[in-house]
Amino acid sequence: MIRLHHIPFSRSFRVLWLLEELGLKAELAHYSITDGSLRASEFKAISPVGRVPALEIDGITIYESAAIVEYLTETRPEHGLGRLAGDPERVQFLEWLGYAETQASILASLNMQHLFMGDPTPASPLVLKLEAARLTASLKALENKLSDQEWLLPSGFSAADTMMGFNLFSAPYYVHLERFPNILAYIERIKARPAYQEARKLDGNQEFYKKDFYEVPNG
Ligand SMILES: N[C@@H](CCC(=O)N[C@@H](CS)C(=O)NCC(=O)O)C(=O)O
Repeated sequence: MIRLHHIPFSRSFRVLWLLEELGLKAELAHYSITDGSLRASEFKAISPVGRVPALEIDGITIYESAAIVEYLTETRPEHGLGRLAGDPERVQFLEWLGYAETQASILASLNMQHLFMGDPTPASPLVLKLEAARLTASLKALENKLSDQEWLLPSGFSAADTMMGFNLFSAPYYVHLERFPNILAYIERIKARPAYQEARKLDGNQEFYKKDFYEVPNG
C-alpha cells in the first residue's frame, strides 16, 4: 500500500507526479489548508509540523518532499530519475532539489501574505515587493540555465524536474512569465509528459487562488 497525504496544487503534487513517472499508484489522503485537518493529532503523528506531502511506502513514513524524492529515486534506480552517489550529476541534482524548495518558500510567503492575511493585519507592501523581487531573481537564474538545455540536468529529465515543475504553476500568480521564454517552453515540455497529465487528473482543484494575478501593491 502506498498512501500520499495530499492537498491539491501544493508541494505534494511533486510526489504525486513522481509516483506517476515511476509507474506507482498511491491512495490519496486529502487535506485542506484551511479546515484544520493538518492540525489533527493523527496527522501530526505522520508529519510533525502538520504539512504535506507525507508518504507511506515500503512500511515507512517520510515527510519533506526532497527526502521523499531522494528515497523514491534511490530505491527505484532502474527508472534513472535520480542521480545516485558517484554520478557526475549528483551535486547538480541535489542543488536543484534544494533550489526548488528555496523558491517554494518564497512562493509560500507570497501565498501567506496575499491569500491568507487581511483584516486586521494586512500584508506589508514592502515585504510583498521584496518577495516578488526574490521570486523574479530565482526565475532569472532558472531562465539562464534553460537557455541551452531542455531539463534541469544536461543529461535529461530527472526527479529534480518534478520538484521544480510544481513551483512554476504557482509563480505566474505573482510574476509575469512572458519575459522568461525558456521557462515557458520548459512548462510546455512538462505539460506534454503523460505522467504529468495523469498526476494533474488525480490532483484535484486548487482552493487558494481567486484571481489570475496578484499585483504588488503600491506603498
Ligand atoms: N519543506 C517541506 C514544506 C512542506 C509544506 O510547507 N507544505 C505546505 C503545502 S505546499 C503545507 O503543508 N502547509 C501547511 C501549513 O503551512 O500549515 C516540503 O518540501 O515537504
